[in-house]
Amino acid sequence: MRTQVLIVGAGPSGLLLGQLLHKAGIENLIVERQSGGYVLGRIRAGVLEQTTVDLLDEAGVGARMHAKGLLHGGFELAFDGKRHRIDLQALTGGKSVMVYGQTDVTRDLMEARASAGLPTLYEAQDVSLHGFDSDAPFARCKMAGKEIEIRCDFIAGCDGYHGVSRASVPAAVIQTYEKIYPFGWLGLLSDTSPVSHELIYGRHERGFTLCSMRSQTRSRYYLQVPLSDRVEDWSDARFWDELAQRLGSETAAGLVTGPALEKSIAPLRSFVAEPMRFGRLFLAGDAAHIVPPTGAKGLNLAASDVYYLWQALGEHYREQSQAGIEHYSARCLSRIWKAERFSWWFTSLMHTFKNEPAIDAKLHRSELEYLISSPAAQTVMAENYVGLPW
Ligand code: RFL
Ligand code: PHB
Repeated sequence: MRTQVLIVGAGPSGLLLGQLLHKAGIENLIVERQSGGYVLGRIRAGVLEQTTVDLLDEAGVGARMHAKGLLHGGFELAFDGKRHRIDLQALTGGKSVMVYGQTDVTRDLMEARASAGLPTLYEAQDVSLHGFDSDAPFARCKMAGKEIEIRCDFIAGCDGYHGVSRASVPAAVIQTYEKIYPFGWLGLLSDTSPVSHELIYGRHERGFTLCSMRSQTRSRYYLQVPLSDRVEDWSDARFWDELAQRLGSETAAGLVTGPALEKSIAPLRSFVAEPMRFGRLFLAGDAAHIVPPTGAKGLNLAASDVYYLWQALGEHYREQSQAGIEHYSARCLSRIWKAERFSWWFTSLMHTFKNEPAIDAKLHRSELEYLISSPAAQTVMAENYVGLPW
């Protein structure tokens, strides 16, 4: 088997890259370890920056997003029982974010790929990558027990944090930076109307809370929990009760509870791998970097990587230019480190840290008070939240 660009992973990075390359007339094949149904079952991101929305439009998959997505011109910070609005539109000259679930983005991309007749090998086992430091890279995998070989010009490693692509790179040529936070997020999805029409990020002595949504009738809530907790420890009743306590009586009065459609715990991590290109292998999305979800940046960073890679490969095939390929890693990393910094800052500000020195708690409170009283500080927060330019 042969293709121009072999894409490893059918998450949002791999599917979006595949769609954009196809529009540019570049052949691509995706190999994915899981089934399509499994990929769609993962409930993750909810907030898209305008540039991500624009790229989804460019890929021709924006119609349902514009019909069903919710444009948010602000969000709220809650602490000490009070809510304070960050007016994104006023602070950024009219910018907003789109609340539209990653599951929906993935489904839109999968449907577009299927209707364009583009090949995806789901349930590909034991994918291995070879020869990417030469002009003739190739991959091997097993399909229904039978070994196949795929030759290609380039490999795009879009296979997430636990994928094979980054792991295939010799340790001597890659450097990684990592911070693991001492807590996780317990998420709950329910068919109940959201407690507020905008997102609420809450700091409370019992832990961080996020009130998000997927539509006017579907809510997504998160609670900071210790890493030792398991989903089984959290009945629906315990979740709603804890959420209400952290929100405080005024906000909790408007909380509508209901059975969980999904509940899961995600660990929080900051991680960057440098560089992001190794000969003819490119890393993109979570394969190269992870941010804690507080800043809502993970999927949006995946989109900017894909944008730079699509441009680079387009220039290569159209103009025989290597410039985009040479600059891919530096372009991505410049944006990634800024989003890493913002996500780390927002996470540190809003979560409670066990055994935190009393002075740190005081400093966090002082920073929050400064933030809600200073238009300059709010502008910094807002320009990062809506997304820095590409
Ligand atoms: P994915 O989504 O992990 O997809 C990788 C795909 O590769 C496959 N794979 C393999 N395939 C073949 N062979 C192998 N050896 C393979 N190993 C893995 C996997 O099965 C999978 O299908 O990575 P991708 O495409 O780079 O997408 C990244 C995003 O999923 C991620 O950054 C976001 O979900 C992060 N994130 C958020 N991002 C935002 O921009 N806004 C948000 O509001 C937001 N909220 C979140 C989040 C992530 C969360 N969790 C669970 C970590 C909220 C949460 C709770
Ligand atoms: C979500 O809706 O899943 C979501 C929203 C904002 C975040 C993280 C997750 O910062």
